[in-house]
Amino acid sequence: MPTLFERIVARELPADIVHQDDRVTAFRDIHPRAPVHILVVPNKPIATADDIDDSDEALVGHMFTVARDLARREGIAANGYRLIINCREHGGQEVYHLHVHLVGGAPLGPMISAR
Ligand code: DGP
Repeated sequence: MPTLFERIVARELPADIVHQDDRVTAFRDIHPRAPVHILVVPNKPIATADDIDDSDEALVGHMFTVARDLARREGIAANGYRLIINCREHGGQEVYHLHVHLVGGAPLGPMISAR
């Protein structure tokens, strides 16, 4: 079964895609937590951060340079933003297709809420 995000990458499911190239796709999160909330995903399925292979180093680096460029394009780079990768259950991962959340456009508060 293709992941939800594979189906977005293949344009089988609708999404507000803001960037796509031969390695990654970026689209707006369906439930934005900040004025800017974009997900950057590899086109090929990698389930979690723990499933990144050594051979994926360049791909993962590309996810970050795309996130950097999108932050500039969205006008949030100067004030800053947050990049988040949730991994598995304790990380709060909901969709098992690796993704970087690019969130910003307002102060984001503490990195992790107090217990
Ligand atoms: P995470 O908890 O890190 O796995 O985040 C998954 C994110 O994916 C969550 O912020 C909501 C978003 N999301 C889930 N389904 C869809 C969808 O169908 N379209 C879009 N654009 N975003 C989705």
